[in-house]
Amino acid sequence: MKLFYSPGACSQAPHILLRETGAAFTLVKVDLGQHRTPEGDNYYELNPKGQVPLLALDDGTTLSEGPVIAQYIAERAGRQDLLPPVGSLVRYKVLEWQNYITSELHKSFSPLFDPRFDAATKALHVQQLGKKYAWVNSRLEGQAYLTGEQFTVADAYLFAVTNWAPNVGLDLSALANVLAFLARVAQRDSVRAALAAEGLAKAA
Ligand SMILES: N[C@@H](CCC(=O)N[C@@H](CS)C(=O)NCC(=O)O)C(=O)O
Repeated sequence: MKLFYSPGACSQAPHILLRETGAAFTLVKVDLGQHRTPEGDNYYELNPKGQVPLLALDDGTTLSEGPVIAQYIAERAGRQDLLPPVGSLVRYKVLEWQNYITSELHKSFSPLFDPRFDAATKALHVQQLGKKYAWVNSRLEGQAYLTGEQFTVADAYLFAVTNWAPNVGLDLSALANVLAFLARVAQRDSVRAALAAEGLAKAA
C-alpha cells in the first residue's frame, strides 16, 4: 500500500494507524501547494479532490476520506481494539467521534489556514473551535482516550488535528485533559515513528 500524505496534515491519522497495525506501506509526500508528487506528477490525476490522505492499495484501488481509510486499515488488520466490531455499541461511539472530529473539528480548522479569510473572521472561528474543544476536554475527564481506556482510530484523528492549534492561535492551555491526551498519545511508538517519518521536530 502507498499512503499519500503531507507532513502534519490530517493524513497523519491513517499514517499512525498503519504503524499501529504493522501494515506494509510506503509513504509518498505530496506537495499540497503545487499538488504534485515527488516525481512531479499531477496529484489531481491520482486524487481528483486534490487532498490527502489517499491510500493506494496493491491492486491499484484508491481510497480517500480519512475516517474511511482509518476504518479500512483497522478492519483489514482485524484490530478490534482500534475499531470495535459491528454490533458492539462502542463501535458506534468510536464512529460518533470520527464524525465529530471530521465535521466539527477538522473542517473548522480549514479556514484558519486560508489566507483569503481576514483576521476578524479567523478570530470568530478560533472562538467557536475553543468552545468545541472545551466540550472535548469535558469528555476526556477521568479517562485516557475518547471512548475510555482504549486507544482507537478516533484518538489518532483527534491527535492529528489538535496539533494544529498552536499554528492557528487556538489556546488550549486551560484544557488540561486535552493537553494530557496529546502528551499520552505522543508517547505511543506508532506516533513517534509517524512523526519521525514525517520529519516533524516533535519526533526527535
Ligand atoms: N474530507 C477529507 C478532507 C481531507 C483534507 O482536508 N485534507 C487537507 C489536508 S488536512 C488537504 O489535502 N488540503 C489540500 C487541498 O485541499 O488542496 C478527508 O477527511 O480525508
